[in-house]
Amino acid sequence: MTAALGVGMVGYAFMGAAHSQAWRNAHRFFDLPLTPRMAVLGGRTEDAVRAAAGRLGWADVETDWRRLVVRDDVDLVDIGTPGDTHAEIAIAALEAGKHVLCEKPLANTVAEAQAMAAAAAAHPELVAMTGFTYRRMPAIQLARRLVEQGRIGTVRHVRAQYLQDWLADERAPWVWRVDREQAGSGALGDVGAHVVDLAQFVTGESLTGVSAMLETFVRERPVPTSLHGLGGTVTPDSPLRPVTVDDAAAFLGRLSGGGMAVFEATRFAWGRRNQIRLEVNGSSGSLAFDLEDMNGLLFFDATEPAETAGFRRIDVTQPGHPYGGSWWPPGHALGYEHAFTHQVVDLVRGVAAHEHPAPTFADGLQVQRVLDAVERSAADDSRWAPVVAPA
Ligand code: SOE
Repeated sequence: MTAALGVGMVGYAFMGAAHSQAWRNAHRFFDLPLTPRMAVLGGRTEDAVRAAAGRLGWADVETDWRRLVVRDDVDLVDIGTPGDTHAEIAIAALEAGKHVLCEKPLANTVAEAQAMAAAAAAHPELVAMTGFTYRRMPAIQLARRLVEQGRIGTVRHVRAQYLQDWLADERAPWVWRVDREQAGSGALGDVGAHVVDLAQFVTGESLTGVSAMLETFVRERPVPTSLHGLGGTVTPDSPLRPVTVDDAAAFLGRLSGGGMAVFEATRFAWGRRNQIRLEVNGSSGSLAFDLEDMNGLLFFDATEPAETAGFRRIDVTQPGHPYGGSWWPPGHALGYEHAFTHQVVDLVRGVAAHEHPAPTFADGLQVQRVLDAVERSAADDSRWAPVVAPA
């Protein structure tokens, strides 16, 4: 048994459950230099956090995250709470000498994200990672590898969509994800941030400016009597509460290498429960990913003879593929949750090696700047908005 890495996690809803399964499983499938120990789960309501800790596998609970981040049995703090609490918890954890994993988007504002990145920079001995989990899908890692190897040449186009439908029903309940104070933004930060990160990660380039549209289709929603999943239960006489974020975002972007990018993020695409599509066209080929077929990556190699060239689907479950060989035999599919395990694997290896696995807080800040540029452009009739780099 390797030495332990004590983990304290704050938040235990959807993301908390996804992270917990990763902490439970990572060392059982991958050789890790440190063994995660699920020391303590943080939540405000004692009964509820105790029940969640029992269900998810945490040894102890704290009802105040301030106590959690200074505990001696905690080496790493995992933050899965709404965005308005990220900065405070992450900075306190770093100041207490703890490594941090923070859910995306890194924060609700550029200023908060900047403070978090500054705290991480002030503690280079600590790992501070942003939870852009979809990067950890084998097909996405393979796409990055192929772009890096020059297999599609110079990037000309990126087409990126994150489509959901859990708010398409006008009677879908009011939840924290539709509240600007808690979530920072709507579809833009919640799911758009993922595709911004994917586009930048796969191409190895950054967005330098955007022209954007944001829309809120449903301006009030019923307050639920109980919560479950992404929603909850409403009754015909549930009081209404204002929606203060965007329901959908669409924007054009310019990549640092000169390529063009088109993004769409929405929770109003009926039938698209949770779909990510990413296509990259380069000077000598194309790549296409679809989360609904996440064990495959489409590759078109334009250097092949035109008579036989065509998109081919690479099954990404071979032992030589990213994260391959540790799960099931080839062809035995992976799912959404495996990416969270891969995230823990890379994080734990980074902690042990004293490295800073990406996406770092600096990477999270860069995405935050893109989100900010989208909001500025949308508020200014879609006028071009540069992604403002640090002074
Ligand atoms: C809700 O839209 C959500 O849970 C996002 O917050 C996650 O980041 C995404 O992975 C799934 O959908």
